[in-house]
Amino acid sequence: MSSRRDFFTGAAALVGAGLVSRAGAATLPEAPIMNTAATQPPLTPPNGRPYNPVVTLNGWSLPWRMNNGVKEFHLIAEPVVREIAPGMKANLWGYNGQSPGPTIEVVEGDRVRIFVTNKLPEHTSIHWHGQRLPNGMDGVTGLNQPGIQPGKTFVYEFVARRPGTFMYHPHADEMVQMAMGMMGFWVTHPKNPAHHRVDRDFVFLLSAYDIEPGSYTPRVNEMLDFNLWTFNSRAFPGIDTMNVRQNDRVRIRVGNLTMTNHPIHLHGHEFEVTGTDGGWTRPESRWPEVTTDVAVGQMRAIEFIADEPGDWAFHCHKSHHTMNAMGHDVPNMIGVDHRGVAEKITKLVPDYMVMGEKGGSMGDMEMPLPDNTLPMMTGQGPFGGVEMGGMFTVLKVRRDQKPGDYTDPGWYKHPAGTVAYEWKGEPPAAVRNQNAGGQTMPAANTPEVEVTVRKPTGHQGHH
Ligand SMILES: [Cu+2]
Repeated sequence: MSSRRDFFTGAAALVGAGLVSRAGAATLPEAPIMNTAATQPPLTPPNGRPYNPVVTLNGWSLPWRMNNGVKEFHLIAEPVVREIAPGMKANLWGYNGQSPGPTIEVVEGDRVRIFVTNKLPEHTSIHWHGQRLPNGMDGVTGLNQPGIQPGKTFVYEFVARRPGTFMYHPHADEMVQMAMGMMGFWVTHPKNPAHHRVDRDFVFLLSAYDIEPGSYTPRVNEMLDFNLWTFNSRAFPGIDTMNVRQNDRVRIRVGNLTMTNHPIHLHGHEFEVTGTDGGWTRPESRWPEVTTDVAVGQMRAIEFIADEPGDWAFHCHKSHHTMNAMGHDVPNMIGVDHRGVAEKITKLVPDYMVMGEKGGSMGDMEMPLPDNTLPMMTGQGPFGGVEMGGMFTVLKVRRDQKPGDYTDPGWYKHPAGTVAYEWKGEPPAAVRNQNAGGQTMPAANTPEVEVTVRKPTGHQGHH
């Protein structure tokens, strides 16, 4: 989780931002590079139409150069090292130093020019998912443009016609390049900043990787059996918390570029889906939810009033997606006494570990892991192990969080008498069913109870 210090040192993490080349318009715009996976403060627009900036979870927004009224951005497609969580790094492909790439924020009606430099070992392209644009700017290699060869720079230019939530990703050797982490978020803000206004607007992408325990590079041919499930290429406890002020109107925008759907679930509040990658939803089409499924290639914007103070879990509801590598393909040993077997196997495989016969819980257990491998479920909370991994983080709602302050306020301090507690009275005398049949009928040694059963008689005569 990010500390206050991480958050503020983040501003210095941007390498080269703000330096404008003397040669001016004839040159490529500056391509800032990010060297940390910490959540960066919102990027307040220095020029152009005003808007309310978003916060990218464990990410950042790309600064631009204004050139004769055109917003110019420079993306560099390149190999990156992404910290998935403290203790694990991955060799991915991304943009401008990180995977996912930076979020691009523009305003409805902006003319946008994006320079894309390819530093990958193979050709690439960028498709602007969901945008209205000229067909030749849509980025499908072979269909709309030739691939961008290694070392070359292409220019995309269009007007951001529709406000809303978008993604960008290659449409070139797509299976490999997306499995390696090439993707980014795009927000087109409404021309009138009062429209769809919220107090906090968080964005992130869902992505999944198959990285063998002990290794660094994803297996790109995997279709189903991924072992790292991430928000913006971070796994819990590496995902920053979403910190808000009580009674803020909060929007969370989620885009799914994995190979399966993710039912995204928020504790303690009801939300409405206010936007998709197709645009804003009509108010009369909305209904309350606590979970919304985000299918492959989709985006969902959810909104709610954060009126319940506390530390609220926010996660994918597929239980395997809140687990890290090593949690998969493990046999169920519940009820099996394997003490003798484990001893014998340990002589052959020193790091061998069995799921306990009382369940799989390992929240408080230390165990040897291969290098560069996250524990299956982990993270410490104020009451012990959280026993989660992957697609899990916390929404922190605080009365005294300042407007515009995104720093982590620490764990929630529960008012006295509002935490579940252990009952310490005498246990009741056991009442057990003596029937072998397993039916929950009164046993022979309990007092007789007379039960009257009326048989169903159909529909006649019951008026
Ligand atoms: Cu999921």
